[in-house]
Amino acid sequence: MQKILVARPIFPEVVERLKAHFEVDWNDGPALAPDELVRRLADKDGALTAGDMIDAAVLAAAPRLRVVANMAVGYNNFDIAAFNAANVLATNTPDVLNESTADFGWALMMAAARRITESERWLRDGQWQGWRHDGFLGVDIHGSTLGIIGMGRIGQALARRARGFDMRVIYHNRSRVAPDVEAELAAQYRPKADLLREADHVVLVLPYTPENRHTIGAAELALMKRTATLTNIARGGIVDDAALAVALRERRIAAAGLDVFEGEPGVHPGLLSVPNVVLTPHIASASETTRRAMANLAADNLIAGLGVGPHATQPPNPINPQVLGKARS
Ligand code: 8YV
Repeated sequence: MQKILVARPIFPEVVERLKAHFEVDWNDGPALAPDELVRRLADKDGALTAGDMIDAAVLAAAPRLRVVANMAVGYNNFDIAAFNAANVLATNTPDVLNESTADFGWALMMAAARRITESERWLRDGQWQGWRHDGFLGVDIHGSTLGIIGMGRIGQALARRARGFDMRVIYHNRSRVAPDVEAELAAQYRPKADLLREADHVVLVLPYTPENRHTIGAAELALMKRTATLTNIARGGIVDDAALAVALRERRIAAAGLDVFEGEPGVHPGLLSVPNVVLTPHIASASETTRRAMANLAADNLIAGLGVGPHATQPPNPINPQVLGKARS
């Protein structure tokens, strides 16, 4: 029987599914330290990860490893060039999380704009003495301009939701989306700087790559309206968190909603000390249904990738399909 590592706690029924095919080593505890991950992968044919860093050194220390299935759409934790060089298949879990993640992006944006968590903290603190005409004035969502940076599947799901709020949608992306998609979403392309100047609410949904590091830093924040909000449901590192903390403290923008952070689970102390930011612990895809779908899809990819399931030669979501059928090197 082939051996796999399930590197994170996941739904027990998914581990049971995997046990029907593999000898399973399951880490049902905190994320493995890098050296422990290397040790546990040494004799494995496959692995199910969720954000665990897999690079050339990890692959070199795991000579039997042929498939690593990430329970995430983002795979910046994989060095894909190293996977290609070693002929190891990498897979992810796209699509099943689009709608839940877009719902959550919307929730964060609205909570930031309408000061929901800030006012709740104040109420719980016992500070509410009575209604005031100017209590927690926020910025409107309806009728405003939504600026989406990263118009992939989740960005498009965000844009579709904007219709119900009578919003104008502008977007920036590496490349323009097809004209029929632009038309269907009523979304207009803008260069990044124009989008930042024009948008009332900016939402980030682009993948993390070294080129996208600090896509939003002090210079970009300076372009935004003082009344604007910024929401990040993409990856930590796309925003310069230190610069954002300063912009929020100095009220250069109105508010932010952040689900992802540079160096998470650590959060920049400057963000923890300003009131006008909503902070959540990387849960944008975390609905019960969606997380189960992601775990099952990662398992499907692993089972198919290791050639034991009904789709023996066709994993549903290969990131580097060119290695399929090649011997491990
Ligand atoms: C994952 C995510 O749960 O899919 C992604 O890219 O950000 C989350 O939905 C998380 O990354 C697990 O590593």
